[in-house]
Amino acid sequence: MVNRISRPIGLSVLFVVIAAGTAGADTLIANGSFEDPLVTHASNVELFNVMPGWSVDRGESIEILRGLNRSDAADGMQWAGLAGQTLSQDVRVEAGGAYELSFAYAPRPGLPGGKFEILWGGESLDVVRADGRGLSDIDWRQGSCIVTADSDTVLLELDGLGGGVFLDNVALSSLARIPEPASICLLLIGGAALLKRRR
Ligand SMILES: [Ca+2]
Repeated sequence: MVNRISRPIGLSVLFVVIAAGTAGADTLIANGSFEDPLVTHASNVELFNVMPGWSVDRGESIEILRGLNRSDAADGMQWAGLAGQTLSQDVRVEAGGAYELSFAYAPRPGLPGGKFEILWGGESLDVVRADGRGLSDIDWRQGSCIVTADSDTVLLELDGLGGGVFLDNVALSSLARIPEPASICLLLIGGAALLKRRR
């Protein structure tokens, strides 16, 4: 499990990764659950280079997997298999607003070295690591970042750094106010909440 503090990047960021959880249904992310396009192949896995809501960068295709049971996905029936690609989308927000970016992720079972970087407005929020060695089943985890917007459109990028990571239920919800003080990072480790001030 990954628990680390984002470095200050000029945007207000809190980074939290916990073992389980659910994202809110109200989201500003299009197709964040990767339910579209529908996987119809008998193998329950298909590659797509065009996907509603998302751009797949580097001219590559993205693997979409469909579960046999609803419990296989973190949300719905399908999820994305990220390897070396970057998934991105322009998100319509309000300049000056605060948002919670949440996502479910899982190591690809059996594969080492899974990791991906989250970028918000071109700035790195963090690199999430998910090592699948020793796993035979999908082990969904939940992460979230508190971000602020300095323009009405912000580019969200999920940059696969290899190894293989499953993603699902990427969601962005508006917060009533910007958390104060914004220089505090929150980590949840084994159910214990820790607050640590950034330098
Ligand atoms: Ca899904």
